[in-house]
Amino acid sequence: MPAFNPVPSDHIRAEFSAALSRLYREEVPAYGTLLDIVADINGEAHDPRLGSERHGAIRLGQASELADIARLFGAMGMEPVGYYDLGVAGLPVHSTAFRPITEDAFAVSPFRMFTSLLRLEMIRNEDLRETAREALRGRDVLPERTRELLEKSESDGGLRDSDAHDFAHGAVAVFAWRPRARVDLSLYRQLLDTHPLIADIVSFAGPHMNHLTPRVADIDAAQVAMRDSGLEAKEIIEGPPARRCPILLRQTAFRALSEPVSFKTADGWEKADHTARFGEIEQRGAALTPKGRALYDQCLAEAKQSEREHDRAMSDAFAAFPDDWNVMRDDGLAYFGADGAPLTYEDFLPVSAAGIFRSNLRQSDTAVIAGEGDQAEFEAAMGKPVRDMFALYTAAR
Ligand code: OOG
Ligand code: NI
Repeated sequence: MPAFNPVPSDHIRAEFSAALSRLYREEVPAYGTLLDIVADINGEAHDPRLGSERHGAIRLGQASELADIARLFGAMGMEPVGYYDLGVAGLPVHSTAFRPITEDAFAVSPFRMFTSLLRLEMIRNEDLRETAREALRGRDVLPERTRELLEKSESDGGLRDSDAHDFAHGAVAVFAWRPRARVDLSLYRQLLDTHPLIADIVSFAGPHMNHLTPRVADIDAAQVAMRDSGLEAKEIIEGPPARRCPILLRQTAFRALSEPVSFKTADGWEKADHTARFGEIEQRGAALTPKGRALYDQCLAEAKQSEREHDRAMSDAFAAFPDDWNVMRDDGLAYFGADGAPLTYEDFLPVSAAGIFRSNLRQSDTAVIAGEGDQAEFEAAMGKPVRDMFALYTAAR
């Protein structure tokens, strides 16, 4: 019998990530503009990893979908890292990020997917909660062929050439835009009125990717270039302020497009605009230890209390965070590799994520019941625990 030589899962992820980016560029032209801006700025940075680096974001409706998606990403070498409770920000979702977990895997393809699950129990209106649950019932986000290949991959320990190729492209289709909605126009409008996030999650046959985010070497320059190219950039950059020694993650985005979708009505199909897809950019800095992260959260809380305008409040509050690699090393604030260089932060930030969600949603706080996060329930839905990001950075060091 010939030896079984599966395609490495990291290579499947690389093919998936490249195909996803091509598709998004075709469908969301402003994302193409963003890529051109980023390529210009990164060209001066000479970091080979930057060109292929990006993350996407998806939103799921039911526990079974999260379990399926975790398996799909597992076959592409992506593991759930971290638990993000967005309920504290008044959003009826909780999230994780699927990503590679070793430096070697990042070197092949540094793709991540920020993945959120709807928390129906947070919808205040009980009728609507049941309507949404009913509308989602029976939805299966994996096409039959993709599910078959996934099962084959799991039972055989991988996939061979043409199967691996089909699987990567099947996975792209899972996150594609659907021009026809799964719910009728009146239900869509009802959901939209209650909470646009719920409408986005419930109305379609699957979880379209809502943004894709290339990594840029200088986000302040990119923000200026976005405005110069006519992209409607978010007012503020999320995350820490600009510093000599970059930490964690800074992000900005342009506003979502309105795209025509066909909805069933009493007498046929009717088009209505749905606003969901946008583009984002990110600049990554050093990963912080629990001590550094606590200091970051403290500075952020202080800035929020301030009455000054955002940039000023942030630079005032962050004066308390040392901006010197040696001091950060001596104080145990950041992780450093054996070569002495800071380790890159590979994860996300809950407050920033809430800001990104919100930049494209009309505020509607009354529709959502505030509550605590529920990591145990998220993990039970997914069928496996999330990994601890601090343990991964410690191991990488
Ligand atoms: C996810 C928003 C969070 C990020 O980069 O923090 C996110 C979403 O809008 O579904 O992608
Ligand atoms: Ni994002």
